[in-house]
Amino acid sequence: MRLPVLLGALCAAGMASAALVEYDLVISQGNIKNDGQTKRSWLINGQSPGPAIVATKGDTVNVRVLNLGSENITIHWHGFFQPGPTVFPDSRSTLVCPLAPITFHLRVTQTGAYWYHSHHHMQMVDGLQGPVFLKPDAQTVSSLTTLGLPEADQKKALHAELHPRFLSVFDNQHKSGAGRLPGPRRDCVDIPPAVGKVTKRGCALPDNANLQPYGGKPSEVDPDLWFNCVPTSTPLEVFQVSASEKFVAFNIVNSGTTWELRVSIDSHSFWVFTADGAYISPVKVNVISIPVGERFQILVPLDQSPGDYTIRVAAKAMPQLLSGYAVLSYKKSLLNIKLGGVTSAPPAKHPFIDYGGNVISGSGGVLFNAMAIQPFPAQAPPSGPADVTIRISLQRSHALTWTMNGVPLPTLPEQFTPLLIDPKGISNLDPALYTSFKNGSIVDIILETTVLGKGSHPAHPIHKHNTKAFFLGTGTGRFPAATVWEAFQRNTTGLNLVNPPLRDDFNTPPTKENTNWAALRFQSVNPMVTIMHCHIDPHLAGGMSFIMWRASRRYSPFRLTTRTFTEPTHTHSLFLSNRTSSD
Ligand SMILES: [Cu+2]
Repeated sequence: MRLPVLLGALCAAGMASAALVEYDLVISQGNIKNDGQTKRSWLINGQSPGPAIVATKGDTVNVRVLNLGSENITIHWHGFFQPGPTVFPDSRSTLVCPLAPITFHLRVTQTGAYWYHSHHHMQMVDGLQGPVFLKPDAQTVSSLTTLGLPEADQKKALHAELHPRFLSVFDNQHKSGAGRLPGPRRDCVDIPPAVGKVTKRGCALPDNANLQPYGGKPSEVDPDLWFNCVPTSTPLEVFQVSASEKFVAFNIVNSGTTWELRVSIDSHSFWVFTADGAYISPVKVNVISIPVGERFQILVPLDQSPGDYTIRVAAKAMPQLLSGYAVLSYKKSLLNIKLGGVTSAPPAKHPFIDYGGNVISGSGGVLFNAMAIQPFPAQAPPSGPADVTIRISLQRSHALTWTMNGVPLPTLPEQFTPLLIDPKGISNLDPALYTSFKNGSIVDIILETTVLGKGSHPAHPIHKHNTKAFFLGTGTGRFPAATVWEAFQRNTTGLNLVNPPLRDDFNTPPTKENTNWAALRFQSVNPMVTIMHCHIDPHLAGGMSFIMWRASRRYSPFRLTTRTFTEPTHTHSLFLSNRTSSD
């Protein structure tokens, strides 16, 4: 069957008022070679990652999804806040059955970089994902206006913000959930021994007790998965820009499986001006570390000699060190540029990170500090004691069992009725897995990462669906008080209730031996069954989730709508989704 490769959109360029924007996503399965190795993948309109969904604040977006794949799927709109009680399929809830089309009706109340992905099985890892860009409307004040640029330059910076390049960085798993990544284009050279010896593939040895504390049979592992490195010669992604544009913006999402990834561009510093879609007071750095699920928009001044510069994407964390490359290419004119076919990175020109993602000493490399950012315009969390304090213990009890409160959220059967449709189903779950609170409550969440005898914890990129929350801080040891407010009044180090970041992804501190804490605060404004979970997909698959039910008498269960699917009739306003893989 021939699949439509283009996506249809009604949003004509330059349309000022709210619009109805329509997209058709046809989901299928096929082979792709993003990194030079053939891999079975989910495809969206014939590609993976899927096409970018682009709309403007104030718009309504109808996304019609037709699943031609062999399994049920879900689509989660990562970071979207949908006002109103129950308009929005959320979490592991809405199964889109094969050949049963569903239409998502999304009201765009936010701006910035988001993404969509499956929340069922590990389909996200296997390609069922794509970027979203919600453009600011005419009333929105961009934080780029605070840079103090001359008027003509500010105009170009804002133009760049509205016309970003989409940069999806991800670790590309060739065996779902196995955590082993072949490394095309990697150097096959000496790797700094971060946790003891590593293989030529950059992997920790399979018997590394720190990373594999529950034993196993490493001798039975296919050597190709751990030891042998075979670079491929796939063309690199090239981002072509014109020097006369003066700036280029990238919407970066880590849409990967496991690895926090560092991104840097040779010779270039950049302004980070949004986090998880929301404006922040811009911060100028040249290296940014992005945990899975998180999004950042950066503005890169094209202030170097026109030429080709390497974009570096590196996994710094074990159990595998690896790097991937793309190219930022700018010329005095876009005429006479050769397109495609770039198979090796340009010569290094003042790189800030090495192959293993370490900031190169003496390079002037400045690493972005995500805990020091501030919302723009300034926004403080509600002050005073919270109405509800939720303490959640993050644990690992088995090689594949990662939990919140010691209980893995069970794998849902295919015919599970989503809690959004039947909230009473929550009574079938272990009470350690959920809580409820009144709408309007000020809610504090204290996460404690606890080592149970064996095994260290990486940073867990905890994603909270629906509303954002203030990331109040992190620290070592157990959280030092019964409540956040009590700890704040005791001047607890690392706790910020004055000007903390506002996020929907929260990276907990890693730990080898001790308990560490992280604290969030939000005000519940939307009656909804929602979820919080680790975005490392093997951890999520292992059960690391927690359900929150914002009860309200107004709660009325979500209803699915299905429509007759028709071929797309609008094929203008095509957005090409530039992407690169970090494999
Ligand atoms: Cu995790």
